Amino acid sequence: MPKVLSPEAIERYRRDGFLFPVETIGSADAAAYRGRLEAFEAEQGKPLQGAYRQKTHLLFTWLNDLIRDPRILDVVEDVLGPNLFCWSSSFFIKEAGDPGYVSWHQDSTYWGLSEPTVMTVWVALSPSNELSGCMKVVPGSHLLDQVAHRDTFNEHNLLTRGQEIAVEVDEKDAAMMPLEPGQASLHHVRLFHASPPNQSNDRRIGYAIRYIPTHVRQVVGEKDSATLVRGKDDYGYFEHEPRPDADFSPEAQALHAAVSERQVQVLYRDTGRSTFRS
Ligand SMILES: O=C(O)CCC(=O)C(=O)O
Repeated sequence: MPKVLSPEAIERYRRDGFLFPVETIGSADAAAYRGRLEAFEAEQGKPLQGAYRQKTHLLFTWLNDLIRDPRILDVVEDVLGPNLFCWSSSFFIKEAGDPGYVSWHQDSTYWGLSEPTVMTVWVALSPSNELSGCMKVVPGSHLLDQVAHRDTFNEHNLLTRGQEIAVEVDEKDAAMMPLEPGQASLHHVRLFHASPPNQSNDRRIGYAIRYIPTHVRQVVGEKDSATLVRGKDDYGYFEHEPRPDADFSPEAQALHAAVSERQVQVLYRDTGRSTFRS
């Protein structure tokens, strides 16, 4: 028996490669998470940037709580089963009126994972709609194999390499995924997806959490790590990441730096880059 999703919703995810809106943390918790992010940014005197937007759950206790939140994990378990790693997480932040965008891509392109049994839970921490640049997807495209991508490194592209699908994607085929704060969308690692710039007068903030069942492996990087968030790991393919001892502590920053360096080797392989783009 599924825990929270109806059998029909699970079937829709399998057929279309996405599902939204999924009620997860609710608007009050979303506002609290946004508040914690923005308090940190105010303390630092600048927006969260570069490597700090990746695997941020290794830097802050409150984000480590978010990736383990049962309201999210029950949904993930309904699709991926009971033994779960959080493999990664990323903040996708578009400032008000910012030209930042996300080109059409499949997440699987550079992640180096052994199989496409990978699901993202994209949690909205602000309104995400047509004006603010919500995600759009091509239903059913996850059933295609890996397609060719080209790297653009366009300065306004929020993806690591500014990668985009090498063939034209027909916008007529796209469906928008608007969300209210606290709602989430689910998407499959092979789904074609993109998002336009934010034309609203508020930030658009999403936290994308990448989940895998424990039998998935890293096949490109020599070593990889992940956070066991539910069940057990019978495979030992990933080093287990600890929970940060305190927010942005020296220990948490050191672990995050070491993990980021390894992530860069996988995500930016063959480009000569050694750090995340800002
Ligand atoms: O936040 C966005 O607009 C894009 C997110 C995305 O590409 C992803 O979560 O894989």
